Amino acid sequence: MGGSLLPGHLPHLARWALWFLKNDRSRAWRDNLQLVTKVDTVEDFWALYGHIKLASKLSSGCDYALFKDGIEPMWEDSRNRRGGRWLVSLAKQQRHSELDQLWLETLLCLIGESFEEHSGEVCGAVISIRAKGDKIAVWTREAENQVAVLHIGRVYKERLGLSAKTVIGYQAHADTAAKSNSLAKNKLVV
Ligand code: MGP
Repeated sequence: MGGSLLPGHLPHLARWALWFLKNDRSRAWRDNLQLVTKVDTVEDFWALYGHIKLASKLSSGCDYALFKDGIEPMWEDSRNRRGGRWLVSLAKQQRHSELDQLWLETLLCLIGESFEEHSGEVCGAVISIRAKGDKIAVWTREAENQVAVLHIGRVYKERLGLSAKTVIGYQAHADTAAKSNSLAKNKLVV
């Protein structure tokens, strides 16, 4: 894990928005989504990271999402509609041992534009705190762009330090949105 980020503006002067979702079943899903703040420097990123609760301390049903400024963290956004996600599903016991480190590494992959020429395909990332097992996902904009999706998946898996025998899958949002219960099928795996 690792990767260095020099102080100052993020690569390509990118600006990222942090969102928080608090599960309140009496309201529509998108009404539970709140924009927290936007950052465009490495210093602001660390200040924000140090100020908010660690993901592992959130209650079940909550999400954090970090998305490029202008892209809403939902399937319906025009930049997400044709896209999908690399999904890392964690076992319950990983919340205390690994979750926060995996999420921080995910954030650093995003803001450090770690996917080289394919970083433009990345829309954001989401961490979902769930009693049944937490999830972390990287969302990309075009599920049919196999070259970019595979590159992002391979780099991401390596940056997370996942073992070769751990398999992570990529699902199109259209498939996820259409399935209400069981998991959407994987279009790709790494
Ligand atoms: P979830 O939060 O992604 O997963 O979606 P969870 O809670 O682990 O549940 P599971 O179904 O994956 O087991 C939960 C529900 O939130 C979805 O079934 C949708 O009703 C709603 N939801 C989630 N997302 C990411 C969206 C979205 O982008 N748009 C809309 N309209 N609803 C969403």
